[in-house]
Amino acid sequence: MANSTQGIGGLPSTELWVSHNKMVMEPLESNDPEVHSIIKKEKQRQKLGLELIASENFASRAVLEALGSCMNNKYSEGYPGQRYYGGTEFVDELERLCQKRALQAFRLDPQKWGVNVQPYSGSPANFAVYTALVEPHGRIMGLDLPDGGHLTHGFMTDKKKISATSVFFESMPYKVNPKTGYIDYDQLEENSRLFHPKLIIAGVSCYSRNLDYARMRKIADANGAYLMADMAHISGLVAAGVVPSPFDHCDVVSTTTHKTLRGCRAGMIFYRKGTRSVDPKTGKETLYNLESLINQAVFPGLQGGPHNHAIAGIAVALRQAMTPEFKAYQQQVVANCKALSAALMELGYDIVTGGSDNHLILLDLRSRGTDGGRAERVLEICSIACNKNTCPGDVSALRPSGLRFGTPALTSRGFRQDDFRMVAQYIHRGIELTLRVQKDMSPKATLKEFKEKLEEEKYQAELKALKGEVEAFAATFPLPGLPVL
Ligand code: DSN
Repeated sequence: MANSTQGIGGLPSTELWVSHNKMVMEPLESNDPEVHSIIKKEKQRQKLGLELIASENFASRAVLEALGSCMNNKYSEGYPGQRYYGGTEFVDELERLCQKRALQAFRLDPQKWGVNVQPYSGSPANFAVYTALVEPHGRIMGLDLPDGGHLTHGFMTDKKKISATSVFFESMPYKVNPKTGYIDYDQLEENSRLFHPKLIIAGVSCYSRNLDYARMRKIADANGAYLMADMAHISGLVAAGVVPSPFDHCDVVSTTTHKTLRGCRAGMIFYRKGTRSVDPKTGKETLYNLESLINQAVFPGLQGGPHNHAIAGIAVALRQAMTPEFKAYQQQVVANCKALSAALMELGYDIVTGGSDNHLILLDLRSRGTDGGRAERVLEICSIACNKNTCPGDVSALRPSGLRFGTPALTSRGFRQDDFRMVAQYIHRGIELTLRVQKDMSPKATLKEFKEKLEEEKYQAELKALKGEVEAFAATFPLPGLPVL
């Protein structure tokens, strides 16, 4: 830092100005050691941990390079060829390339589909779709959050409208069958006849089975409703063709780009173009008018300038998503999930629906006598990252009975089925330890008391031993991303 700051006429001194010019060129490590060291610690956590959060992944080096590029600097409100600023020649080229790749990656005909690649993430993407297609306080139906849906599918509780998507739109959830864990399509059909939704959402954040898009299309048609898929969790699987594609049946498809698709954090909205329906009597065509409604809802309706660095990262991820290597990766994600599920079932655990078609499973701990919150904490201490989740039929959302595990992140590190069988063993040991700690406590003990109990010396040794084993195992696998940070 310069000593003398005041120059002539109130302007910065030469010394200060030289120092400023040095500051903007300095590497992070010396310029901001505090932030640098936090990032290094996070990198180490990612390297040494078993990342099983189903929505997470490790972006490739190329994606992170694009994300950390000069594209961050450019403002470009509007769309390619129609911007409010100058200097947009290259961001136009980039956004057009990203759009082209998005359609190619999902095998879409540009005459029939268009795409907006500007949404900042999945939540704003969903809000933009409702803003575009559903009038204020119009009706939407999505899978309930405790049943595996998403906050932005209209989540509210008995007492409170939680998500803005339930404040500005009227939402009615559909549910899973509490016994089987499968979506109750019959009930959706019945309720939609009463509720008359303008839009039905086919999308999940904790559901391990393929969706019946054809059935949902019929239900939407019977009500004159749009069918929107939120494929955020499964978009990589869809691109690779290892799960059914929502594009065959939906009018609109939203997604994030950082989950199974393995790009940077951002969102996209695909919309149909061309003929929507033909009157069987007159032969008169009704055309889709989604393009301008959706584009206007994203900008200027809800967002300002697009994040061009994120669009660069999406474009890179989409190119990777069209390779045979990516297809192999997604096949391995699904195979690993089946291996993890089978290994846990062999150890006596209940898996909701009895297995998985995709990248995630939901472990139901009710028959084991513990719950998601307690087990999640023990696993976290042992460097295994996952999240507590409600199970079908849970009475209290405050004490969820399950744990959600996903295989995309560790598969990006090269894990195969045998490695996931090891992961199942580590999870099992963590849950056994959870049960032992619980046994030493009153059955009425709170989660807070349970967490405090874990601090006792007699458990610390065992927790540390398991953590050590987990970390030694994880460290043997490479971590995709930038070489240093
Ligand atoms: N938070 C994400 C998930 O974990 O599923 C969804 O946005």
